[in-house]
Amino acid sequence: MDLQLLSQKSVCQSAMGRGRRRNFCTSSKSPETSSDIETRVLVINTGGTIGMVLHNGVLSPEPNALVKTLRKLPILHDEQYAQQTKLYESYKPEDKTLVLPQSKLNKRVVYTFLEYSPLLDSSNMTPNDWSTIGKDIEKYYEQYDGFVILHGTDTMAYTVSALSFMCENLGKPVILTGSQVPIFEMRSDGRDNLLGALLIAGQFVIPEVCLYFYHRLYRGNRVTKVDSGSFKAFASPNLPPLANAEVDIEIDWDTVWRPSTTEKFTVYTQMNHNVGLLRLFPGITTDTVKAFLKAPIEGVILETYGSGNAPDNRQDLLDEIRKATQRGVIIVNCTQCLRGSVTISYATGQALSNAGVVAGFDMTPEAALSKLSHVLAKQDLTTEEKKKMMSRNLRGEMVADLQGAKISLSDSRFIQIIAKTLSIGCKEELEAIRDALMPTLACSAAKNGDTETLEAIRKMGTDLNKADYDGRTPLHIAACEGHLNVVEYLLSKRATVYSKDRFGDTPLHNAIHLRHKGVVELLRKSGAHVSSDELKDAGTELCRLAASGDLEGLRIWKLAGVDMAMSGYDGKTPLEVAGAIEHTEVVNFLKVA
Ligand code: ASN
Repeated sequence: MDLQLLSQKSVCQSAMGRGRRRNFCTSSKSPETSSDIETRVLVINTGGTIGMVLHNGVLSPEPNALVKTLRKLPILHDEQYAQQTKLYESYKPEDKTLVLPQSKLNKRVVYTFLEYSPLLDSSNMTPNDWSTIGKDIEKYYEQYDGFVILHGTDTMAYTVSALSFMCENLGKPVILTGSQVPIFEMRSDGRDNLLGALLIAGQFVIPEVCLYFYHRLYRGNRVTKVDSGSFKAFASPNLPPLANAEVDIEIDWDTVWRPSTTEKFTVYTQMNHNVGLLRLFPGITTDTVKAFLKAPIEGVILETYGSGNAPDNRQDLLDEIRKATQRGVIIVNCTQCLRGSVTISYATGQALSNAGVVAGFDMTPEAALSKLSHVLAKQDLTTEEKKKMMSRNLRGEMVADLQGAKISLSDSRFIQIIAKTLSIGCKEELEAIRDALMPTLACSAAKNGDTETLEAIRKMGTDLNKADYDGRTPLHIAACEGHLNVVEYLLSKRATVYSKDRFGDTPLHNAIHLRHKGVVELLRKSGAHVSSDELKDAGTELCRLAASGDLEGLRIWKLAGVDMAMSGYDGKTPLEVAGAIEHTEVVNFLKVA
């Protein structure tokens, strides 16, 4: 499967942007085409209906047929341009290289075929074939601007998902496509699908493994095949398309996934084959489940009902599942529903989580299976780390939100994404936006108890003492929430205990009011004290607590270092108030306080 290396010397051409601007060397050049920018796409043909012909009345792949046919189709190849620009001199191998007509964006997509042998009906594909594709993307990564993978539709959702996990830190488009009718037939969807995929792969830097079909570009790990008899064969039930190819190709850049690191692209092709999909159905026997979960199985996608439910009145089933998770088998809960997410809204869903099953949120079974296979192959990770990785959003394959709530500032994944995205650009404008957003994001992270995100925000150069619109710092928020770990973290990063919010409150005052004893102790150790402003009303508050016999409330004020003999607005001390109503316990406490 080696492609002849491209000739490095290309006469009469100059580098320009992503592509090369080609000048004409012949006198017949036309001004219209002389400014075309060329971009390069590698088309890997693995098989599928798109290149099939009838053999003995049934369809099977036809080797070495596709390029010959495409060369005769003007919408997919401009032979005149190739000749006039001596295209084949610079792009080898010439018999496998074609060029699209000029696009609306003045680009020329030059594409070269790499055809696998044998070509496969995708029903015959295995994880080893996914690895071959992954390795070829890696091998030719630097020579091309984008990649189009021709593939059968039957298992395309599995391959596209697997490739999305194999490709780490991808920076260029990889687009799978195929067709429902062979490209050689009169009414084929193959021509449109190939053209759309080539135009997108050659013109837009979408750093994702995608699937293009019937005018839509989808995130690969979000699709599933839903129709075997329609040109609209795929759906992406939980994520809108990344692009719509109608009159214009419109990319929804807000939906496009961006890698959170700036590390070099690599392909990790190892997959663990001891995985499986187990679909629950009413009346499923314990023996079936037991047999399925037996060694050598290491990971299972459990396809459950509705929002992740399984019978909670079937202790036999739950016991088998628990025994398997205790043996180290990773079981991931995905819904049988086409759309929606796994949540823990029902007792029947809670039962599975109690048995050690990991939530698969809104992942498709195809994405979940290939992710599990990918994660299980990481031998240097512990089972716990692998489970954590399964619950993390790695390539935009899921929204990891337990309550199924909308993405919001209180969702720490969202905060991390924003934080990381902002750290990518170093422009002044980005910095200004970062400075404006970060304090609020840090407060949200503190509310979620998320020290990981706080650390990411701090590493970006954000001062964790910066306050939000209400003058509240992350320490205020953590103190209110009683998140000891966050308070500890913030104090270790030198968060000040003295900042006051716009109501004049310190974190210590917040912790006293919300009765977070541990937080009060920690803050006190760091030198926190009730401010003189706060002390003004403290006497009255102590008297109120004494009057209501609230010993716990009084104890926390004492822990905060406040003088228990302070008098209230009417000059009475808390002890006098407690004595007047004969609250012995409080009186005894206050006497020695
Ligand atoms: N059986 C074919 C395949 O998956 C279906 C198709 O491509 N439309 O290879």
